[in-house]
Amino acid sequence: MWTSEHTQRLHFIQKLDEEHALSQSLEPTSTLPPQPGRRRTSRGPFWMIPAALPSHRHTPDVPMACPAISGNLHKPAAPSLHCGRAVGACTASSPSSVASEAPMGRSEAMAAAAGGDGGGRRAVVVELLLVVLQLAGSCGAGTTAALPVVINTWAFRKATETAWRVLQLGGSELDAVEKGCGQCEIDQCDGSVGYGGSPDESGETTLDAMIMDGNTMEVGAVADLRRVKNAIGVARKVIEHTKHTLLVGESASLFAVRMGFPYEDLTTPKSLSMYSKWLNQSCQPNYWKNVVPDSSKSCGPYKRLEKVTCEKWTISQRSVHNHDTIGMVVIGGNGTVASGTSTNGGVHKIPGRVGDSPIAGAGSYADSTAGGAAATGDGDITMRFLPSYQAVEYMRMGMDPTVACQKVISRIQKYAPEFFGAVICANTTGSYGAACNKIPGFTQFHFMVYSPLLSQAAEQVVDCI
Ligand code: SD4
Repeated sequence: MWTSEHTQRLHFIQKLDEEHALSQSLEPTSTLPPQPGRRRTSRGPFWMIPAALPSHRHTPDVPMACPAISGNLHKPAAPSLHCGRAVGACTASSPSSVASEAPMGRSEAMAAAAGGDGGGRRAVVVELLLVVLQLAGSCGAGTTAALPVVINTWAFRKATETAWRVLQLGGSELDAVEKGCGQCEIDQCDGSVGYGGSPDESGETTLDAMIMDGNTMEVGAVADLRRVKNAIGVARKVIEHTKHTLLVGESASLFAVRMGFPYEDLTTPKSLSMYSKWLNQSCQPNYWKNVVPDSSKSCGPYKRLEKVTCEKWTISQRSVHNHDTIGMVVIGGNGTVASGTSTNGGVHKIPGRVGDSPIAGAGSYADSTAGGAAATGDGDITMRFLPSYQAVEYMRMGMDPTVACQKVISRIQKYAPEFFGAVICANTTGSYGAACNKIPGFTQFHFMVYSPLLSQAAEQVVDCI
């Protein structure tokens, strides 16, 4: 039913069209013509049609290039959940109650050192373990250092090469991050970055991105960006032309248009077909809970259920096959750190959902007095722990980058043992590392590195813990 809200949104889009036409002398275009028998939704070229998860995804597992970091780690038990109130507020039991009397594995030890298990003899043992870990180093990756260095999530080689080239041509670290991540937006890396991927529940592709300057601690970010392809470019403009940090939604699009970015349809035949398949399989999977009709069986529109039930943090519909963000850290020859991310978020997300990628400290973090980090994976979980910020702080304390990455992963494991995620870390000497959470189908994490010690961009692999 066409409501006044639809009319309002239509007016907004018309305003955006006019702004864009003025600034670009171009009419916005749609890549997909209306199709007979399909009903146009309130926005965009999306068609409600009676409609498998996308199969795009990162490279398959390959043998480790160096000894596994994480031999017999054992994961902490999942925290138990208790319903606090009648309406079902959920609280996880504290980390200290989770740490049982079971023998302490390395990840537990590290997590305990993070503060969860408190002092006494155990803390001393944990600290000793960490020292040993740091001395032992990790995968050769982190043991030799040189600057400058470019490191990014997943095997997105062209992005690494682009960032490196920018540095070689005299560009700044921020330029390198912007162009490197921008390369993935152009290449639609794994379908999870840039246009034409991860359609949301209304079929639209929306983008999240951020960029951070580790010298000034300035951040520019956009979230739920619509109809503009170069999300990280727009994020950079937020730093350069505003006093803000994060712009969202259609207003971010309006800002982008004002900054001269083309206003385009982000839908492609591929994203439309993903959307159709999802509709055809009763909108499964999706991100709703405690609603009617039952969201595990049927499409919406949903209404809230009065009785809210507790649920463990699970990966449920969010699987390793549904995510790949580019996260990049660049450290220049003088130790200047910059970082950034770009993603189209989760497939079939609820419109308006923003992930970790555009959130400073979650998606990435840069501090030229310590280092940089970036995360990838299930942002709805990871953003609750600010893993990039935490990793940088660990490195500031002198921790080896690999250990810093492992510690943030093990901290999240305590609450969400099955979360999908990985972190890359690099310090200001050019030492770097990565870590990931081991779950079925995701036992190794691939990332890219370029440094003077390598003759070319090199794909590296780390065993998940
Ligand atoms: C998100 N973290 O929106 C992003 C997606 C991602 O690997 O990283 N995929 O949750």
